Amino acid sequence: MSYNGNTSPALQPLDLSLKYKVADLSLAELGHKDMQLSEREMPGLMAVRKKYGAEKPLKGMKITGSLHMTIQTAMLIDTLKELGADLRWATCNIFSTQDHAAAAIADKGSAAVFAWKGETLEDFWWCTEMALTWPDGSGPDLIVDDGGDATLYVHQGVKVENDPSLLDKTYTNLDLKCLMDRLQLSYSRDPKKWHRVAKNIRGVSEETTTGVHRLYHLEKNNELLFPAINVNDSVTKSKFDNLYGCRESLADGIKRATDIMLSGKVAVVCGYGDVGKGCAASMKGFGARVLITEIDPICALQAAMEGYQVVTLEEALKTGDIFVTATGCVKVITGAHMEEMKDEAIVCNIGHFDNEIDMAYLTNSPDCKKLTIKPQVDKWALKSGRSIVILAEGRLVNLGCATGHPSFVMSSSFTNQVLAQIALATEPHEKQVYTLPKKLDEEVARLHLDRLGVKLTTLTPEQADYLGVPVEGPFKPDLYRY
Ligand code: NAD
Ligand code: 3DD
Repeated sequence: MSYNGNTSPALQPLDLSLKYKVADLSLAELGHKDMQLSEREMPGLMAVRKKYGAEKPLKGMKITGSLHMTIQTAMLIDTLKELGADLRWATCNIFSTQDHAAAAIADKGSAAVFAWKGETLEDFWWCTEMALTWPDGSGPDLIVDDGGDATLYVHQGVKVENDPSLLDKTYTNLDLKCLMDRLQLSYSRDPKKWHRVAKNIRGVSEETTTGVHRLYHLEKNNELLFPAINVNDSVTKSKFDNLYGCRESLADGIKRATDIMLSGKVAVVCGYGDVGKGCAASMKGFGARVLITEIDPICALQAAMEGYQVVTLEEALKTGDIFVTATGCVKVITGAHMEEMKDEAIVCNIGHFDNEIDMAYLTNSPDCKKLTIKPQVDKWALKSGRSIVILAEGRLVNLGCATGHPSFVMSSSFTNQVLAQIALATEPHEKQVYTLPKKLDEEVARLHLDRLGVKLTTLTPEQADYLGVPVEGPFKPDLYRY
């Protein structure tokens, strides 16, 4: 492990002298080359660098990132750096880091980065607190969050400082236990740290659906400690990244993990939202027969009218060869479901958290035995006498078993992230959840048209008048301030 520390930080105190902690700094050269190859594929990020690089609207802003440490995120980090930010970064999933991307960021010093593929949960929460804490002990002005774990850290820290008895409770959820153990440590050393950190935060921009659900829950309960921008619901994020990104990266993950032939197999996709639609299309594109499960009548109707059979999971257990959860819900696939599945059925999740598949059933059942085939590919022998193959320990399979979405679609998501960060840095906001204006969404889309050779049609004045819309002059992509 090449970093300027010498042991893996189980429940270790912060070491604020560390400038980074990555798996292997020697991978930096490969990371630089991969990042250079992403430039042409990320026209939105290149445009915001060109537009705002001189002005530096993020100058003086300390930004904490908790977002999968991939090559695409490295490009986001470099963009935020070019706009003047001072960055500290952790990943938001223990398996999603691309070590050469983290090495490149550490090598360049674009951010103080604490991330490596295969972190333990203790490592994960240590990295997150390292990303939230500057060498002088202060916290960030802004957060870029994906799933809300950095936002959760600050909120839970304030709760503990308001009611230290929370530290005396027993927590069965391993993630929460690790977080509370760390908060015990920080409370013992500085019982007002998280109040100070929360007070200074101008806002958070949240990347994903599940993270946004968490924000609206906090807002509804009047617990939101700082303003938030919901990046996920920019059309040029969720109708692109969640849909077309998963359409490519789901199959990538499954195939890198198992080399399975998809054609002719039965793929069961749980959830037909933006991600589920992409997953279903992906499996259909490879010639699989796709079954959908859904709770929502509108999404179920969409699936049926796309030609998919919509069934209950129970009806699909005997025929499914591959199961994918894409719901953002909890315990969608239970132990009882697994026990009914075909021998060596493949089970994976592409939702943000690892709670869609009931992994505790497997890890806590003495009759269930794990045989690791290779990292993130485990064959579990079940009570039924059959086995199933679990990918990435139930964590998101496209980033755990592959490299996530390609750069082009992440450029669209991350251009929204940068615009959200500029908005939070330069405009006053209330403690509520905002979305970006439609005009910006349209501009993000326009920035990506040339790369695909798109030629837009321009309305004549008569047509514009008929439609009651302004006459668009010859358009040149030019982002305006939020
Ligand atoms: P969404 O809300 O658009 O879709 C989820 C769908 O699942 C909804 O239609 C809902 O009705 C359905 N659903 C909920 N509970 C269900 C259940 N128990 N059984 C069957 N269907 C159920 O959300 P989304 O944008 O599609 O995101 C889904 C998840 O994927 C979220 O956790 C999100 O954060 C995550 N995500 C992952 C990636 C990735 O790259 N891995 C990318 C984007 C989003
Ligand atoms: N996500 C998928 N692929 C990614 C990549 N290559 N880099 C960073 C993040 C990536 C997850 C996103 O889709 C995130 O927006 C989400 O989970 O919604």
